[in-house]
Amino acid sequence: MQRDTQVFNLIQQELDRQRRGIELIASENFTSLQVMQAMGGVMTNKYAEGYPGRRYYGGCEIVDQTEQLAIDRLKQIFNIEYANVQPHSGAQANAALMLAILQPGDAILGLDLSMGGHLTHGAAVNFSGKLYQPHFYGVTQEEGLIDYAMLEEKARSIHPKLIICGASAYSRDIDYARIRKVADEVGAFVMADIAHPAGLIAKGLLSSPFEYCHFVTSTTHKTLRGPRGGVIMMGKDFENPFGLKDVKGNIRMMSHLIDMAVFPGTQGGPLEHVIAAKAIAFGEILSDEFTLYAQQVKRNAQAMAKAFMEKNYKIISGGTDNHLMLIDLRNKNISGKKAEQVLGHADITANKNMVPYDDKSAFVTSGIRFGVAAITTRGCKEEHMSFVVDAIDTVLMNADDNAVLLNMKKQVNEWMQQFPLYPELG
Ligand code: DSN
Repeated sequence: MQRDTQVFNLIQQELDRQRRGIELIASENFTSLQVMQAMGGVMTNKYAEGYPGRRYYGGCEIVDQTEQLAIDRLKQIFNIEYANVQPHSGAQANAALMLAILQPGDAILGLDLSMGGHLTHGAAVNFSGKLYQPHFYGVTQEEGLIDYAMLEEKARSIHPKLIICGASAYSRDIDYARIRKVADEVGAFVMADIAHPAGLIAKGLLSSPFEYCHFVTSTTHKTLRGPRGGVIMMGKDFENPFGLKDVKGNIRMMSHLIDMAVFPGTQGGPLEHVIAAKAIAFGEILSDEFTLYAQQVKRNAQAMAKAFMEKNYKIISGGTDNHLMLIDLRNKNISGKKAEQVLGHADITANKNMVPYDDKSAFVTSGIRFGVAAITTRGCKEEHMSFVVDAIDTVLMNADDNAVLLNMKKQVNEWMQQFPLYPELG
């Protein structure tokens, strides 16, 4: 077969783009080379519907071992009883978990997307908002913190089957114990979606949800720094309350219902090449090197937030406990859309984001979200945050001056040369 230079040229261009820019999208990171190599390896050729030791295809002896390694390592990271590493993404993990515990039309209660939540937590355009009956809690207008009183009030009036916590644009820790208390009162399950802060939770830098939340889902490619994918976990497995029994009349455990909801419920063959890459990433997370990385992520985020606040940028909730921050740009007279666009001209990548109580649409927005997981992997430390914030400020304050933007792009490209990315790739 002739080498497809058209596609490989594009891949090379993407590598160049990643190398020369400042990557601040809070949900992105740079995996290790060995994680990428596993994803580009021969396990992509293997069909393995089922689970290790109980597959619907022959020849699964080797992928059984990588999948079991991924499961065991993930359980070790969080000190938990159950993990399913097959979800192709975080959205798939959430879809499977909901399929396992909900019936169509059941009420669910999640953080509003416009307040920092996620599409799969009940948004009208998503399966979660179409199949189930979505209700939302928000954040307080004053402090920008989760409005637990509102969550409790809604839980008591709606009696949801599932309360979802976790967010994609919320920079503070979460009071899982308080959420579990009201869930028990109204007879709801609690699911934490820790896609964003998982890497910090893994190293004890944020509260652990496992003691209080029945179910925990995550992606593997954000602060966990693995391949793109999802996982479902439980701190403790428990008897399913729906009465499902096996042929011998024994009650099936929740782990069985979740496994069944992933395959065959919502997915076919697992991506064993990605699962091998997950196993490698989980091994990396167990190392002391990753502990230092996670600690640095937190320090960098705090240094970045401080630098922004010194320039009178309004960070929602007044700071950050994790790897990200959401900035309300209304006092800077620029929309999120325009900010994203002009930062892009200077090779600074971020995404526009609605802020709580936004008066602009999701396509325009008043806010922008920044995360430091990726630049920390590149080697940035606290002392580098002032360059990043100065560059962002210069771009936003001179958004219509092409000469300034061009000059900043040049400075950014030169500055990033001190943080090599995948030097092995030439
Ligand atoms: N959309 C992703 C994010 O950027 O947070 C989460 O799925």
